[in-house]
Amino acid sequence: MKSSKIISLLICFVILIAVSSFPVSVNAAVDEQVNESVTKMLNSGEYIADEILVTLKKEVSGLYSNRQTIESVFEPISSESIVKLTDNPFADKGAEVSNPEGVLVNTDNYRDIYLLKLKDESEMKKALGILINNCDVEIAEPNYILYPDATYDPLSNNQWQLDKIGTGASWDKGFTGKSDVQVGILDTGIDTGHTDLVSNVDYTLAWDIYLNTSDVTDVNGHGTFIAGLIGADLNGSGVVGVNKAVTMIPLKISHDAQGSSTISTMISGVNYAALYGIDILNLSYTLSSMSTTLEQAVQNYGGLFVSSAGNDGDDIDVNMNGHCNNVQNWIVVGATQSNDTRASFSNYGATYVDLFAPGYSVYSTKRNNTYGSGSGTSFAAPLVVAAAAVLMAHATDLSVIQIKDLLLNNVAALPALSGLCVTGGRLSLINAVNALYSATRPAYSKGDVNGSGTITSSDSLIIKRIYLGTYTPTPKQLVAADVNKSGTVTSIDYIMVVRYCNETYYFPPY
Ligand SMILES: [Ca+2]
Ligand SMILES: [Ca+2]
Ligand SMILES: [Ca+2]
Repeated sequence: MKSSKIISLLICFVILIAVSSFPVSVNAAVDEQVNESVTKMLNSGEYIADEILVTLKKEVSGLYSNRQTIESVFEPISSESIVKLTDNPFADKGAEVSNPEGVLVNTDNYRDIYLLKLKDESEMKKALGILINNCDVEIAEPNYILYPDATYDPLSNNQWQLDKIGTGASWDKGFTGKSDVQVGILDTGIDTGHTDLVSNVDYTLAWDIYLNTSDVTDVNGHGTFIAGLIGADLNGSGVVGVNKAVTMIPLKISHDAQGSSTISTMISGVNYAALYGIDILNLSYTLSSMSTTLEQAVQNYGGLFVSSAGNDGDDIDVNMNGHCNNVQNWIVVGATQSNDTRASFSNYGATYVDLFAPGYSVYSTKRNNTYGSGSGTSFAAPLVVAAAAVLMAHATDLSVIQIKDLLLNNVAALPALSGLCVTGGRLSLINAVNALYSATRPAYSKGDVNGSGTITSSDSLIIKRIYLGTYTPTPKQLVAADVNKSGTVTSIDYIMVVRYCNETYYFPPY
């Protein structure tokens, strides 16, 4: 046992001599490498500014530890305190180890772990560099700060809509939304001062469609509420939207406190979205008389158009002759309550309403930087918009129509909604996400290195062998293995595939 320590000291010594006898440029290269890995560490997460976790090599840990060695590890660093975490930390709490034989220590793998507090946090980078370079040290890293995952915000206990459609479950599977996706909200404007919205709203494209100005101040509150449902910020306060990240663009089409608008203004809004390439549009207005001109404008638009079914409690198959069921990129949404039945005010229609979504007493952002609940099909449509935005962000190979089909083919089918809409179901983001994970892929597409049409641990193992140099891939396999298209196959590609297999990170086949 002692000999292993002597060997390790010898190795240390040999390395020291070797390093010190290298030409200056090699030393510089080593420093640069250490510098690079320290910078990477400090950029990879939030951490306590003046604390470092140090794991010693096995040869200097536990039974083999020697006070002199330990001191020499920490001596070059100006520290406030050094705590050995692997000592019994509960002694202060009066706990006694009544059965020392019962202590569970894996002697084969045991290593001492220390928490080092620096005198001066500005020394963090330098201290990490010194520790990493020390051959008695196995690991030195910042004391990272961690948070529980898939939590919402404090007021989210009112947001029953989130879990109803599987928001948190979808986040856990890597579907969180991205700012790449632009959502246009044709509505009454937005509370431009709302602290829970500001980070996901884009004011460079925001526009007052009617007055042709950039002032999109909310005249009614309706638009502010919709924005919160789609993309309120996950920031530890208030509420959250279905998208952790998204780009929302207020397109103001109403100017009175009632929030009225006209078909011509709506058409201008749709044209604006087409011109600026906005991916998805939300229109939550009761279309009491159907306009074929609006239909044409939506057909001209290449994005996804989502509207509310209206709040008259009517069968719009009967009342709204010629509603938009012939327009491929248009989805019509009715409202459900938390018990998954139709809200009594919600219009329905076996042909003209596509699906239902939560829209009764849902909770979101309100004007003057406040929060509250609201009901209406107006608030069901934005949840479909939000789900579409999440899917578009991650399944980037899908067309607008494929996104629509993905949502409609994967609703939660509910007897209470049967015959009331095309799908007979309620929006389920998590069902759509699961359908993407279980879909068969083209052979040798991204990640499918063995060409089986699915991504499994066999694919990840081949990737590992490729980057370790123990497997020679065919050209096809090489393309499939470079998942992030960096030009080389590395451990990053491997990790991406492992995470795909664990269903925590999704990437499209191309
Ligand atoms: Ca929030
Ligand atoms: Ca495969
Ligand atoms: Ca790669």
